[in-house]
Amino acid sequence: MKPSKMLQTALGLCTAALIVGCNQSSTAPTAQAESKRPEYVMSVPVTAGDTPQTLEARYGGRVVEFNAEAGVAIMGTGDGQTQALNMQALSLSGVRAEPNRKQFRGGGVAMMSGSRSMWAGGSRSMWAGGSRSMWAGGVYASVAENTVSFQQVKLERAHALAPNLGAGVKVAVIDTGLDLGHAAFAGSLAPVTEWKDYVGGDAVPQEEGTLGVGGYGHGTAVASIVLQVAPLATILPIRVLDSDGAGDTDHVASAIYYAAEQGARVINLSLGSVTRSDVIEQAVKYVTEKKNILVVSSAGNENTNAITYPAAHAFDGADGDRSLSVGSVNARDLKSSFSNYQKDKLELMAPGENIFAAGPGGLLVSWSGTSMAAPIVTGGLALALGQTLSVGLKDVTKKMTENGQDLYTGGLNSAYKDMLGKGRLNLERFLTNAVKY
Ligand SMILES: [Ca+2]
Repeated sequence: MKPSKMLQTALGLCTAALIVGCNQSSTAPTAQAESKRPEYVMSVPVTAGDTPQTLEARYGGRVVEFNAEAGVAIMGTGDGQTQALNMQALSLSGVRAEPNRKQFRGGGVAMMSGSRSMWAGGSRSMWAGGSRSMWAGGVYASVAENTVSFQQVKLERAHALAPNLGAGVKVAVIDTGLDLGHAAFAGSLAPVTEWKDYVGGDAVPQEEGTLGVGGYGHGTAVASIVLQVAPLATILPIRVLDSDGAGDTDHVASAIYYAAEQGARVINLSLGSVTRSDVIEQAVKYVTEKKNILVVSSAGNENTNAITYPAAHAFDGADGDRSLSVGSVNARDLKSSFSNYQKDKLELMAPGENIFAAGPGGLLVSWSGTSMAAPIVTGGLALALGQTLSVGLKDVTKKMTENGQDLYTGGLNSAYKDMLGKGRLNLERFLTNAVKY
């Protein structure tokens, strides 16, 4: 890109963003905490000798996440506390600022009436103890309510085909945080020194809120679903969504880099935005292409013919090889009424209705959403990574989609022909074709 063009791009975006910002501030007074959050976000190159201080002096704004290995820093601006952007420096670096606040939402609805019961898991032995088999007499013993959904994806066979059950595989759950003390997570979390809470600005990604309101319980459910599929995987909890289930671009992007720093091998993003983000795409591109991490993103719950970002970016390019977009089907393999869909962009479907999962406060709660389908896929990837692969890492997600169950035979899903990806997750076929035996 020529310098003159870059200048136009940077200035054009910032002008547009500033107009939006003015409208927002004139119509909706923001809370004090909100006003301290960056209004815009950008990722800037980090070169030898750079520190957060040199970057702030060069570009203006404030460093949110500094990652020398990635050669990238996430910077925020427009929080009323930082100096103005140096537009010339930004344009010379080809950096674009984009709107930051509340771009991302977790997707899913907790079904609180009729399906709420006390968590019965009790201890890790329920999940992973002794026999390593979570199945008893054809029933998924740990959470019997999920038996049908898990039989649908052949989880019983998958546990036999991947007997390490995801052991040694770190899965980052970038979400609303977790109920860290829930019995479902006993012995399954990464060391406390690795935990991160971008919302609270501390190291304790504990979910906060009221069950049944906003996104409270979302991350606990998502992490618990990963562990139901891959019982010996390790969960790295990173909180980026607040109790409303909403999150900022700078936090989501920072969390993606952070997960890579902590050695995650799969990242679950049960969240999405209708707005494309360069900052997020750069982060996904880095962790997939440079760090060999697999990234799973939910497709969104608006029942529209356009999946959300970053799922919408998971289909092409070298980073697309290690990224998956996931929509939701019901127990009869029909597209869930809420699931987004999109020809070519949506890659895989998984069960996402009435999935029972851990809920804050020792509960077992049923959730529906593409947010629940994604962690079933994530858990499946963790099962594969816990074994010796028979294919290159870049072909793992392809093996998963290629070996999906056809969703169109016999007029099934006829209104969504070719808009539901390659099919519905089949863990037995996937593992048979991706793991060495
Ligand atoms: Ca892909």
